Amino acid sequence: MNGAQLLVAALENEGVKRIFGVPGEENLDVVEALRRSSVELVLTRHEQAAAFMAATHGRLTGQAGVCLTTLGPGALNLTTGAAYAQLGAMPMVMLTGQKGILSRKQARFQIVDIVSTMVPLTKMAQRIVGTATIPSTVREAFRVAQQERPGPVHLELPEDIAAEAAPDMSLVPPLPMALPVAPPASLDRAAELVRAAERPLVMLGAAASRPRLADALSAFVRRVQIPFFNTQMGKGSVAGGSGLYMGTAALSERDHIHRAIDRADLIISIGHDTVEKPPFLMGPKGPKVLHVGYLPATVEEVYFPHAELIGDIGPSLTLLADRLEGKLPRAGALLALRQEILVRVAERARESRYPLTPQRIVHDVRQVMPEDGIVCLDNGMYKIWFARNYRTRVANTLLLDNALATMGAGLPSAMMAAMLHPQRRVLAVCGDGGFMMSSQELETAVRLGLNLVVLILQDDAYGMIRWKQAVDGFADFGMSFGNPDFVALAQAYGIRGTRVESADGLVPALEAAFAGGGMHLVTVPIDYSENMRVLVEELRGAGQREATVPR
Ligand SMILES: Cc1ncc(C[n+]2csc(CCOP(=O)(O)OP(=O)(O)O)c2C)c(N)n1
Ligand SMILES: [Mg+2]
Repeated sequence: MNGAQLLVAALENEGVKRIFGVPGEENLDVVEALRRSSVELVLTRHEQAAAFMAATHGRLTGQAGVCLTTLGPGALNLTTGAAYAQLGAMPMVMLTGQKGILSRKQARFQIVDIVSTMVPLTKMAQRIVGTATIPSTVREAFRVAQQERPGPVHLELPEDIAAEAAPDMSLVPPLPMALPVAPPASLDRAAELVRAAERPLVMLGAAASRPRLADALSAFVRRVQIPFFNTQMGKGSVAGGSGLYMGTAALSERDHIHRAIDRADLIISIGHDTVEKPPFLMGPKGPKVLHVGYLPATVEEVYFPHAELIGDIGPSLTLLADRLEGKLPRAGALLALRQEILVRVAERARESRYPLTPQRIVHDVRQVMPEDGIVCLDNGMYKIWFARNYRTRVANTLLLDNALATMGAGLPSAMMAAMLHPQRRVLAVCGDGGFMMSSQELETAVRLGLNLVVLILQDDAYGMIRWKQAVDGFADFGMSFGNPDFVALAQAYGIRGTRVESADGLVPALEAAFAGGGMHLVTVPIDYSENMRVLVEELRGAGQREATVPR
C-alpha cells in the first residue's frame, strides 16, 4: 500500500462516496487509488465548481463533501469555494497535490504555498509530510470540518508521499458528533426571559438550517406558539404550514417584516450567524435578544445579545419548550400583524407584464415546485425577491448564499442537490451574469445524467449593481453586456432550451422542462423596474426613511 491508497482508504472510512475535481499529474497516484476504490471520481470543468459542489454536499448532509485538485493553479481555483464554505459554515475537505518535498527535480515550477494561502480561508490547512500520519490526519480533517461551527479543511498531499510505501496501519473509526446540551441554570434564565416578554418573536438564522435540526426546531415552534421569521439562510428550517411564519428579513430594516421586529420586546434568535447581512439592526433601544446557538454569539456593532443559551440547539430547545409550553399567554401577541405583512409582500405576484416582474417569477416558480422541490439561487438582484417572497415548507428547499454571496455557485449547488435527491424537482435560478460564471458545468451535469432545470433571468446586465448604482444617484454606466443565444447554447450541450415569450409562458415552460426529465435550460426576460419601485420608493414611503439597500 502507498500513501495515496492509504489516503483513499481513510476517505472510505469516513463514508465518502464521491470526490469532485480536476486532477493534475501530481495526483496520479491518488487517481489510481480511486480507480481501485469504492469512491467515484466526478470530473468538473472548473475547480471552483468542484468546491461549490463539495460544500453543498456538506451543507445538505452534514457530512463533509470532498474535492480534489492539482497544485498551484488548480488549488488556487479552490479559494472562492473555500471562502464559500468558510463563511457559509459548510463542511468540506479539499485535497490538493504538490510536487515532491523530498527532492526538487523541477525546481520551483508551479510551486505556490497553497497551505499558507488556505490558512485564512479554512478551519485547518495542513501538508501531509509522511504516510504514517495519514489515518489520524484524515480523521482530524473530517472531525474539524464537521463539528460546529462547520467549514472547510485543506490537506495537501505531495506526490512523493503519495507514492511512498505506507506502513500497515489501522484507520481511526469516526465518532458520531455529540454536543453538550445547555445547562439547567441557563435554561431557567432563558425561560424566565421568554415568560416575561410581552411581544416575543422567534428568529431563525443560518445555523437553524443544519440538516439534523429540522424536526426539533419545528417541534419547538409548534409547542411554544411564538410567531417566527427567518434570516435569508434560515429560510425553510421549520417544516409545515405552522400559521406562525411572519416573513423573511431580506433587508436590514424598513421592510414589512420589520414592523413586527420593531414592535417585539424579545427576539429569540436561534442559530443566527453574523456572516449574514443583518436581518435587523440592534441598537440601544430595540428588543432584547436571546441568542440560542451551538456556540456563543459573535458580538458586532449590530448584534450584541442580552442573554445566551449555548449548546446542542435541538435538545436545548426541547428542554426550553418543556419549561414554556402552555405558560405563554402572550406568545401570539404579534400574530395580529401577520396577515398584513404577508399580503403586502405578495403584492403584484400575478401581474401580467412582459418582461416578467420578479414577484411574478417567484410566484410562478412556487407554482411548479412541489413542497419538497429544491430551488438553488446564484447571486443577483432576484435573491432578495426570492428570499422575501418564496414560501418554503420543507427544510433546505431554498438554497441561497447570503454569506460570501458569490456569483457562480447557483448551478453547481443545484447539481449537487440533484445528485443527492434524484427523485425531487431541482431548479437552479441564475442571473445572466452569474450563470456565465459556471455555464461550462452544463457538460458535467449532462455527463452525470442529472435531472435539473436551469432558469436564467435575463436583463443583459449586472442588474443588482446597476440598481445600487441608481439608488446611490450615479449615472447608468458600465453594467450592461450582451448574451449568447441561450437556447442555442443549450442545444450545443445537447440539452433542450426554451425562451419564455409571454407573461403566462413561464409556468408551462417550467412544467414541460420538468416533465421531460434530464437537463433543461429556460430563459426568461425580467423587468427590474420593480426594484426601485418596491424596494426603495414604496418602503421608503412606508418607513418615512430610506430603506437599507443590500450590496
Ligand atoms: C464572484 C462575484 N463577483 C462580483 C460580485 C458582485 N455582484 C453581486 S450581484 C452582481 C450582479 C449579478 O448579475 P446577474 O447574475 O446578471 O444577476 P442580476 O442582478 O442581473 O439579476 C455582481 C456583479 C459577486 N457577488 N460575486
Ligand atoms: Mg443580470
